[in-house]
Amino acid sequence: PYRVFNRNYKGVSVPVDPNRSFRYGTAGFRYDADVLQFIANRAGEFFAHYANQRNGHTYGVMVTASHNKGGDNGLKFVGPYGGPLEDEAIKMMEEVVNYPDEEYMRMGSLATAVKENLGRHLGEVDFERVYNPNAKRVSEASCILVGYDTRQSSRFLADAVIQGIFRALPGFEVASTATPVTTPQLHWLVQYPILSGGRSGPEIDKAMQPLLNPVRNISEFTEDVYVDCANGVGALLMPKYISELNSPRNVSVLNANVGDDATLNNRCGADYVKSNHLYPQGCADFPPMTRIASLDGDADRMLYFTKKENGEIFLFDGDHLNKLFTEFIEKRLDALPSCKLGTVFTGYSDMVMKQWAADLKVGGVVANTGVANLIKKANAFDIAVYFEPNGHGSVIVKKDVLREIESKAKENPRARELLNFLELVNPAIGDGVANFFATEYILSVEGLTTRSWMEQTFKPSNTQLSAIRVPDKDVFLVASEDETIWLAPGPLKDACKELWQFLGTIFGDFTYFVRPSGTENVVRLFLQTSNDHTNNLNVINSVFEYVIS
Ligand code: NG1
Ligand code: ZN
Repeated sequence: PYRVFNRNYKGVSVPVDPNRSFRYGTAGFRYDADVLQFIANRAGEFFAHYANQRNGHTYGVMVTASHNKGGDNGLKFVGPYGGPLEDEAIKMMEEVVNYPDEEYMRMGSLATAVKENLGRHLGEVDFERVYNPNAKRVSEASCILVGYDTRQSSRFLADAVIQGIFRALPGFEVASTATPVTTPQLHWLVQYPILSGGRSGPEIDKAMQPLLNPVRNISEFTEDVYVDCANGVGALLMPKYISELNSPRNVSVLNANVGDDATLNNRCGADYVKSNHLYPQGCADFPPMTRIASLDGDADRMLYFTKKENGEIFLFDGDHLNKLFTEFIEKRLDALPSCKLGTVFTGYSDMVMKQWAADLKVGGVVANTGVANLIKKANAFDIAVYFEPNGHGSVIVKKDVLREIESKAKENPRARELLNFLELVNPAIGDGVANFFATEYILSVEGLTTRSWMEQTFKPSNTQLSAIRVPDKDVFLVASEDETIWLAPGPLKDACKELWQFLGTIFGDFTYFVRPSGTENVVRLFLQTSNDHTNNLNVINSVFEYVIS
C-alpha cells in the first residue's frame, strides 16, 4: 500500500519560475498544477532538512486543492502528531521556495545558499532551530509520508516533493501512499506511528482500523442517509467505513465518479452547497426531509442539508454540527465535574453562536479563519469542539481527560456514550467522513430524525458572503492578529464604518466582517442580520463591494 523510494529515484523534470513570489496560505501552497511542480520540489528539499533535525518523528505532505476545480492543486505540510506546521517553519519554507534561482545555482546547493544568504532576511526566526541544512542525519526514525488526492496532477506532484527530499538528503526515509487518500487520512497516518523507519510499517488499512472500528457502535440509523462525495477521494474511503457497519444498507454514496478532473467538485460537494445554497447534482429530487451529507473534494469538510416541505434547502452547516457535538458532550460531563469544555468558531459563524455558548455556560471563543487557528484555541480546553461554518472541524480531548473518560466508561453508560463518540472523530484534524459517522452516532443515541434535528437546532440568521476581486489582497487590507480588527488602510476602514452606520439607519442592524482570503487573491465580505429581508443584504452587499473595489 505504500510506494517506497530509494536514492536512485530520478523523479520528474521541474521547470522553475523565478519571476513570482509564492505564499503559503491558510491551506498551504495553492496554485495551478504546473506552477506547483517547482514549489513542490523546493519545498520538499527544505522539508527533508527540517524533518531531519527533529528526532524520530513522522512528517507529512498532502497534495490536494480541496474543494477547488480539478486543474488546481495544492501542497500542505504536516507536523508531527498530524497537526499543522509551526509558523516559523512555514516562513522559512516560503523563503526557500522564493529564493532566486541564479543564486541557488551559483551556490551549488540549497544548503550553502541558505546558510550564506537566507538567515539575515529572517531576523525574528530562530534560524538554526528551524533549519540547519548542515545537520547530520540525526535519526533513522524521522521520516516523511506523502499523500495525494484523485486529481490527475496529484501523484505527479507527490513525486516532485519526493525528488526534492532526495536531493537534500539521499538517504532520507520517505514513502508515499500507493493510492489517493483523504487529507484527514494523511493527517491520521502521520499521527499514527505508522512507518517504523519508513520501510516496514503496518499497512494503511491496518493503521486506519482504529478510526473505522468505532462505527460498529452505531446501533441503528434513524433514517436512510446519503453522502454526496463531490466526485472526490471521499468516495474511495466511504465504502471502507460502510463495510464495518451493522446496518450498511442505510448509507448510500452519491457523486462518486472518481478520477475525472472535470467532474471533481463540479456542481457538487460541501463547498458548492454552502457557497451557493443549492442542491448538489443529483440531490434536488429527493423527498422532503431526506438527510444528505456533502463532503468536499478531499473529504476534510462535511455538512448536511435537507429539503423543507416548501422545497427550500436547509443547511446543517459547521455551526449546527458544533452545537450538536458540544451539547452531546455537555450532557455527559456530569461524571467529570472539573472538565473544562469549550467551543471554537470563527468570524463567519452565525451570530447566535456566541449567545448560545454563553447560555450553555461553555467556553465560547472566536478564532481566525483556517483550521490551524481553530486548533490553537481549542488546545486551551480539556475538551473542545471546533468548527468553521463551512464544515471543517473536529473535537480535541486532553490525554488525561480521555483516560478518565475511559475508566468511567466501564460502569457509567453516559461516559460510555461519550467515549464511543470521541472514538469516532479524528483527533488529528477535521475529517468529513469521520464527522459524518460521529453525527449519525449522536442522532441515533438521541433518537433525532432529520426533522426533529432541524426543529431543535437554531434558526440560521440571514447572511451573505462574497469574494471581491482586488489587485493585491494583502496590500489591500491589513487585519489584527485575530482578524477581528481592521488596521489599515485607514481611509477605507473609515469609509466602511460610515457606510455601516448609514445603511444601518435605512435597513436595520447588520454586521460586516472583511478580511483578505488566505487561499485566493480576493477580499471576503461577510454580512449578517437577524432580520429576514434578503434583498436588503443584496443591496448592502453591492454598496460595500462598490466601495471596497
Ligand atoms: P480563505 O480563502 O482564507 O477565506 C477558505 C475558507 C476557510 C478555510 C480555508 C481552507 C471561508 C470563508 N474561508 O479560506 O474557512 O476552509 O479556505 O480551505 O470559507
Ligand atoms: Zn477540503
